[in-house]
Amino acid sequence: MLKSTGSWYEIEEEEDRYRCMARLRGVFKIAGLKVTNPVAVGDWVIFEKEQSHSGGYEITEILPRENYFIRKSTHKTGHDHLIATNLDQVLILFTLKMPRTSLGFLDRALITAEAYRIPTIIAFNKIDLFSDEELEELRYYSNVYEKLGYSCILASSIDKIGIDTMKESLSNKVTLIMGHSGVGKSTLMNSVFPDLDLKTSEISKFANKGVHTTTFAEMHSLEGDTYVIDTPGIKELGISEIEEEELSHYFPEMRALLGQCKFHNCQHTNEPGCAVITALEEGRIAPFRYDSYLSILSGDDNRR
Ligand SMILES: Nc1nc2c(ncn2[C@@H]2O[C@H](COP(=O)(O)OP(=O)(O)OP(=O)(O)O)[C@@H](O)[C@H]2O)c(=O)[nH]1
Ligand SMILES: [Mg+2]
Ligand SMILES: [Zn+2]
Repeated sequence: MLKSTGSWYEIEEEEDRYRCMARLRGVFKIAGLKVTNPVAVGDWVIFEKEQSHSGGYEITEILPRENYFIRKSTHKTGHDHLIATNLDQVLILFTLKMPRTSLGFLDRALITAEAYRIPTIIAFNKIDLFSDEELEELRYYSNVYEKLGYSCILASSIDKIGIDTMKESLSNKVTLIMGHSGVGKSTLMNSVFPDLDLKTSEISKFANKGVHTTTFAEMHSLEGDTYVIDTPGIKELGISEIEEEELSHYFPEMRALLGQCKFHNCQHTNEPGCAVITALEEGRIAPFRYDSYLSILSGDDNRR
C-alpha cells in the first residue's frame, strides 16, 4: 500500500506494478494492536475487483507485517498510529536550526526503531547553514551516534553535500523518512532522486508555524527496488508499547552493560553499584543520552 487518503488506499500491484485505488472490505482488527489506521503505508495486501458493479477494488486481506514503526496517537487516547510497515530502515533527519530538532526527539525515534529492530540512519541536514562552532557540535553528536552503531550522514540539499552517500544508502531498500516539519525531508529526497519532484515549501511559507507541506505519508516507488516513504513532519513522538524495565535495552550503550548492575531490576537512576552510572561518570556514556533516558523513564513530555 502506497498511500491512504481517508477511506481510499492507493496500491501498487507487485508484478505488473500497475496502480489502483481500493477500499477495505469489512472491518480489520489486528490482534494485540489498538490502532487508528488498520492498513498502513508499506503493508502487503490482497485485493480484488469489487463485487458490486462499481468497478473499484477492495482490499480483502492484510498480510503479516515484518515490522512496523508506530507512535502514540495524538487524537485518540490509548490508541497508536502506524506510520509505516515492512521497513528495511529508517532515515531520521536532524537539524540544529530552522527548525531545531531536540535530541530527545531523535532519541525517541531511535528507541522506537530499536524496539522493532529496524536499522537507522541519521542525517544531520542543512549543514550549509551552520557556523564552525555549530558544525563542531554536530560532529560531536555524529561521533556519539556512530559509536552506537548508527550510520550518520552530514547533508545539505543546497550545497549538494552527502547526496551520493545518501543515494547509496537508500538504493534497493524500503526506507521511512522521518523528522520535524521543515527539516528538509522532501527537498532531500528530490536532490537524491531528481525524478521524484515532491512538493516542498518555500522558506517564506515555512516560516509560518504549523505549515505542513507534505500532508500524507506516501511510499514512492523508484528505480530498481528502491522505495522511500516521505512523511509529514511530526511534532512529537510518543513512545508506544515499551515498558520502563526494558527501556534501557533500547539504548545500545546501556544494553551492553546488561546484567552488570548490582541489582537485577536496576533502573539506573541512583541505585548503588549501577554499571550505567559508573559508565556515565567515566565518560563512556554521553550525558545527553543519559538525560534522554531519564526523561523518557520519568514520562516527561519533552517529546518534541
Ligand atoms: N539552507 C537549507 N535549506 C534547506 C535545505 N533543505 C531544505 N531546505 C529548506 O527547508 C524548507 C523545508 O523543506 P521541505 O523539504 O519542504 O521540508 P519537509 O521536512 O519535507 O517538511 P514537511 O513536509 O512539512 O514535513 C524549505 O524552505 C527548503 O528550501 C538545506 O539543505 N539547506
Ligand atoms: Mg515534506
Ligand atoms: Zn543500573
